[in-house]
Amino acid sequence: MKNILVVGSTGQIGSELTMKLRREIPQGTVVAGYIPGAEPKGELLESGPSAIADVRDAAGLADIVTRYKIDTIYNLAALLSAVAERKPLLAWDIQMNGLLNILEIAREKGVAVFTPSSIGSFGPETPHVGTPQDTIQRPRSMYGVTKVATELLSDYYFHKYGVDTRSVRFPGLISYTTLPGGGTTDYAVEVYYSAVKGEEFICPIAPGTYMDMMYMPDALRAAVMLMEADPSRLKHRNSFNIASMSFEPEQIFGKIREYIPSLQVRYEVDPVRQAIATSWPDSMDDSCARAEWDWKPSFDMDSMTVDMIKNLRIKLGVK
Ligand code: AKB
Repeated sequence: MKNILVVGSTGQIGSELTMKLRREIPQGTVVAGYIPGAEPKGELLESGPSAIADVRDAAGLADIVTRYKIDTIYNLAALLSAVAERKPLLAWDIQMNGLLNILEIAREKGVAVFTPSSIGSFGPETPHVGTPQDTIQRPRSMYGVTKVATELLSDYYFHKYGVDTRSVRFPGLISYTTLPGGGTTDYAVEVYYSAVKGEEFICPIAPGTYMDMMYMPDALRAAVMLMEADPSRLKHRNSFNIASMSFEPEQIFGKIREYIPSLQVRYEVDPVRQAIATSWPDSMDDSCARAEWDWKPSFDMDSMTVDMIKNLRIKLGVK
């Protein structure tokens, strides 16, 4: 029996992860944590309990953990990279002070914690092709700084206090359910909406800019697989590179045009996002995740594109 709190349950990852956990662990309780203004709706609201879970409110979090006998927290509260550049102090507050609150509660109450890192934890000096698991991490964005610090703090709580912290470095995540909002990789989601709606897409990332990307079902599976993995096999904890596909804008546009040939794209490069994207890896080496907990993606660019277009047509009511 598992009792899980998903912090950030109405966000891009949280909305789908909460539903997946509720489907897969029917005998446990999965609490959808949210902040006022981002309340759960529809199936997310109706399929299980929800509670206000602001990472900056330690007492409120501790109360949920006690009330629902929580044994695992998926901590998905974060500002994405481009927003974090506009609001660096808020990003620090949520991503660092919030994480510290969660880790302290985890230490006191014996809770396991998953807090994702990202390709954003790397920087310009990182080897960009086949980025190794253990390498230089000197990001220049506030998002990246908080992600490296998340990895270090999570490892610190594991080594010092034995808190069961685990994490992956998510690539850009592509999904049709909830829009990301404020990330550098968002273009790879938004272009599908434009393609399905028949609208011109304005691309903020320059052609030739490679980044790791992943379809959401693989990302969710990775998070759950890692939290379920045999701890005796884990040589790493915070955080594992995971990869499934790497592309630059022209490649994903070309793939979408195989199914929607009318897709029109114009480039209007955003200097803030472009600087971040250029500093990130082109493609990560995920061999440690494969060796230590049998990670393997199941979607490639083609199967993702077919599934995205099919589901977006249903969602947007487009034939
Ligand atoms: C972002 O673009 O900020 C995120 C990420 C890769 O961490 N999608």
